[in-house]
Formats: sequence, C-alpha cells, structure tokens
Amino acid sequence: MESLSKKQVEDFHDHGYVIIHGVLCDEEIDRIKSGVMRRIHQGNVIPRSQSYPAPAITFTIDRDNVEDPDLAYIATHPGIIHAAETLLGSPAILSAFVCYLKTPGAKGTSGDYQGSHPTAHQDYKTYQHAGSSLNWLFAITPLGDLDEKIGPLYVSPGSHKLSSIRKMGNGVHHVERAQAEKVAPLVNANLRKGDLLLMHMFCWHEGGPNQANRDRIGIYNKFRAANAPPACGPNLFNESAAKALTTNNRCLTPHHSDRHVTNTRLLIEHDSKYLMVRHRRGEDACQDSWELPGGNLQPIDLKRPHDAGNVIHSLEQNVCEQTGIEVPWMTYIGDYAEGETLCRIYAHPLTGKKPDMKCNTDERAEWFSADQFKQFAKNRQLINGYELQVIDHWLDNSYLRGVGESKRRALPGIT
Ligand SMILES: O=C(O)CCC(=O)C(=O)O
Ligand SMILES: [Fe+2]
Repeated sequence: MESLSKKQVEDFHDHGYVIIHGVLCDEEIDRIKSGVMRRIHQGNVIPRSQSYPAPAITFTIDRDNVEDPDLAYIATHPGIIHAAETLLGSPAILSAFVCYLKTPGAKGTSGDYQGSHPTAHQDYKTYQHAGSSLNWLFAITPLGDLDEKIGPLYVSPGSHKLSSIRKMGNGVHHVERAQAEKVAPLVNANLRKGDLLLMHMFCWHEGGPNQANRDRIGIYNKFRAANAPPACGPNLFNESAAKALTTNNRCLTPHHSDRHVTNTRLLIEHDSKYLMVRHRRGEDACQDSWELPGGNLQPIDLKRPHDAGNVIHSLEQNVCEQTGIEVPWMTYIGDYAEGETLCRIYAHPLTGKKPDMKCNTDERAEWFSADQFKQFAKNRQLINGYELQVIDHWLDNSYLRGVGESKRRALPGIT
C-alpha cells in the first residue's frame, strides 16, 4: 500500500472518512479469515454462550486474539499504520483490535448511546476504552463485499465536524457530541472486500443487518494518537498479544500486562495541592504514611466485560466513602504496580472553593503541595512510592486529556 495522497488526506478531513480500494489482496484476506475461524473454533469469542455457526449472532473476536499470527498480520499492517499516523498527525497506538463476524440474520448496529438515533451512532464515548481518547480513528477492512443484502456500512459525510472539543479551565477537554438531528443523511460507503475505510472518531455511521446467507466479516480496529490517552482507562492486552503487536522493535500498545487491575486511586487536585489520606488504625506502621484516596475494584465494574478497563464507578464510590467528595468524572493517568497486581490511577481537578470533607472515623485526609510530596518521598512516608510520578504525568501538558465517565453515569439504567 502506498502512502496516502494529499487528496486522500484532504478527503478524510473534509468528509470524516476516506476509502482506499484494494489494500488487501485475496491471499491476505484468506489468511486473516483463517485466523478468525481458528479463534472462533477455539471458542475465544464473545458471546461464549453461542457456538458458531448459530444464526443471527454477532460474534466478536477481540483483544488478546491478536496473538494469532494471522490476526496480528492485519493489526500490524505497515501501510495501515502509516496511513493512521498520517491522519492522526502522531505515532499511532492500537487501542482496540476487533473482528465482527455476523452470521445470517444478525442485526445491524445499535443506536447512539445518548439516544438520538435508533441504529446510527458515533463511537466517541466517554465510558468506552478506545472511544474515550480525543484523537483516534477507525481502520475498517471488510473481508467480503458489503452489498445491500449482507448489510452495507453507511456513513454521514461531514458529520464529524458537528462534534467539537473544548478545553475546560482545568486543562481537561470536553466533547460536545453532535446529535442525530443535525447530521447529514447517511450514504452507502460501498465497501468491497479488501478495501480500507479510515473513519474519524466523530463520524456518524451505521452497519446494516445481515440478510444474506453468508457471514459478514470485518476487522474494525481503532488507532489513537500516542498523546491522546483513553480518558476512562484502556483495556489491557496480555503479554502474548503485546508480543504479537511488536514490529520493528516497537510495541503498538503501551497498555499490556498479565497482571490484573485490582485497585483504584484518584489524584484530586485543588489549587495546586493534592489530597492524600492516611489510616488511623494501628499504633505504628501507617501513622505517618500517606497514600492517594481510593480502594478496591468493585464487582459492579466487572459487568460489561468489553468495557472492563473503565473502573471509574469503583473509584467514585471509594473516594466518596473515604472523603465525602463526589467526583462526576475523571481522566486516566496510568497503571502502577502495587504488590502483585495493578492500581489504576485517574485524576480529577477540582475548581471553585475547597470541598468540605467528611472522612470516616478511620481516616484522615489532607492537602499537600508537590514539594511536600517530595519531602514525604525523601522521608519514605509515601506508602506506594509512585505518587510523584503520577503528579508529573498529570502535569505533563503534552497529553490531550478528555473526560472519562463511569458506565453507570454515561449509560443510566445499565446496572
Ligand atoms: O457493522 C458495521 O459495519 C459497523 C460496526 C460499527 O459501527 C462499529 O464497530 O462501531
Ligand atoms: Fe460504530
């Protein structure tokens, strides 16, 4: 595949998508399909309750399945990565690897989560791992022709311009999501097997139902700019998938581990100070040691496994119980080792007057400056030791940070 032409780059920015025909040849398509079928037969698919070829089912083969060399082949395709990097204006990270296999009778796409359309939508989502980055695109490669019967992919030209990113006073960016009423009618993208559709994160689209007698198969990968992290937290690839995603000594994702996220903490900033808590229980050990507020992952965040990376609900609850502070949204900072598992850390900048705190009887909470944190570090008074790194990461304004919302807040009624 050649580099994108100037016209193709302009088309992407003008229309919100660009189609490059014949990126994959038949041999490559067969290779990827054989990887898809292998994983399906191994049962590594969602839903696990169904067996292929049950009719009217959308099978999803995602994330760690990319360890299969024939699936890694498409995820690491140099031409696609290069095109993504050109359009993102940045080194690219693979934020989601997804293949959909829709058997005959499978439904079309569901509507926008904010409810303005029953079947069309855009995939910038504050609660979804890849969708909550502020600079990402879709790289869609159908493995068969998307004709009228099997269900075309429809796109709304120019719809990406109707959503906008606004910088809030606290340095985090907020998205004004366009609603369906404003969006131009959708048109059939006429995708044929082996074509590549590169789609802007704000572009409205819809996939038709499969009314044919054969499977509708496509790869729907998402790439994000390296400096635009997922605001609600990434889904981690396992180490074997990360190895498969490594080409020319470069791993396409920084978010990989065989450890699990079991803990959550929040960096709450107010007036250049940060909140720390300490436990009163016990006479000695923790008396003079501090940590960021937070606590264990709650079972509620384990529902919706495909959004498992979003653990904001747990953290909202933990922080509220500990300090009485209610946090309506937060933005992902990173994952830090705590013993054998990971602690997922987010940040939230508070504006306005200092909040009243209602600590429970076992806890004390106080605000400290970054310099005081340095002093604590010197005196070994930080329980976990990564706190200064967290502050540095948060203060690094080369990152484009967005709003991450809990699944419960973004999707009322799901839990
Ligand atoms: O079925 C399709 O072609 C579209 C799928 C889709 O909208 C998505 O993966 O976000
Ligand atoms: Fe979509």
